[in-house]
Amino acid sequence: MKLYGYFRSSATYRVRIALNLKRIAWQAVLIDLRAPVSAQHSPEFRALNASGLIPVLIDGGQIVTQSLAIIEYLEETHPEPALLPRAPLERARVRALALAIACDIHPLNNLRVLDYLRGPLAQDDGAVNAWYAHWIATGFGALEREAQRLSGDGRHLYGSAPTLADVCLVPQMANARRFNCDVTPYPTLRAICAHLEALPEFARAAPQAQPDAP
Ligand SMILES: N[C@@H](CCC(=O)N[C@@H](CS)C(=O)NCC(=O)O)C(=O)O
Repeated sequence: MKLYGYFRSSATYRVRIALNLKRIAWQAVLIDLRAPVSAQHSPEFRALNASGLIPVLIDGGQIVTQSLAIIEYLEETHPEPALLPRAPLERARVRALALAIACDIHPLNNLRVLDYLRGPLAQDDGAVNAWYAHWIATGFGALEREAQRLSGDGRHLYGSAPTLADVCLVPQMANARRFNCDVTPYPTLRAICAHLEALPEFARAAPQAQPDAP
C-alpha cells in the first residue's frame, strides 16, 4: 500500500498508527504541505484527491481518501487486531470519541483554516494562536470528561486496548503540544497519550520518526 502524507500531518499520523497496529506493509509518498511547495495543490495530487488534503491511500491501484474512511477500510480488510469493539453500542461510542476529534477539533485548526485567518482575514500570530488554543481547550475539556467515564484502565480512551479513538487522540495531542497549548488541565488524556506514545506501533508513526522530518 502507498500512503500519501507528510510527517506533520496529524490525519496522516492516524493512518500510520492504524497501518502499524495492523502490521500492514506500506510505503510513504511525501506531499510537502509547506509553502511554497504546497504539493497538496498540484494538479497531480488533485487528480488523486480533489479536495487537496492528505492522507490518500492507494491499495491495488484504488484510491481511498479521508483518514477515518481509510482506517475503517483497513479494519474491514485486515480485521485483526480490531480497532473497533464488537458490540454495536461500543462501536458507536468509540466512533463518537474519534469523531469528536476528527470532526469537532481538527478541521477548525487545519492549515488551510489558519492560512485563511492569517491571509484574507488579516489576523496576526497572537489571534491565530488564540483561535488554535480555544478550539483545543473546548474539545479537550469535553474529551477529558469522557475519558474519565469511558477509559477502562487510564491508558486508553475507551476500554483497555487501542481503538480508533486512541488513533485520533495521540496525533491531536501532538498538535496541541506543537502549538504550545496548555494541556495540564487534561491529566487523563495526557496519561493515555504517555502510555500509547511508548508503544512501538505509535512511536514508529510519530512525526519525528518519519523520513521527511527535518
Ligand atoms: N477529514 C480529513 C482531513 C484531512 C486534512 O485536513 N489533512 C490536512 C493535514 S492533517 C491537510 O491536508 N491540510 C492541507 C491544507 O490545509 O492545505 C481526513 O481526516 O483525512
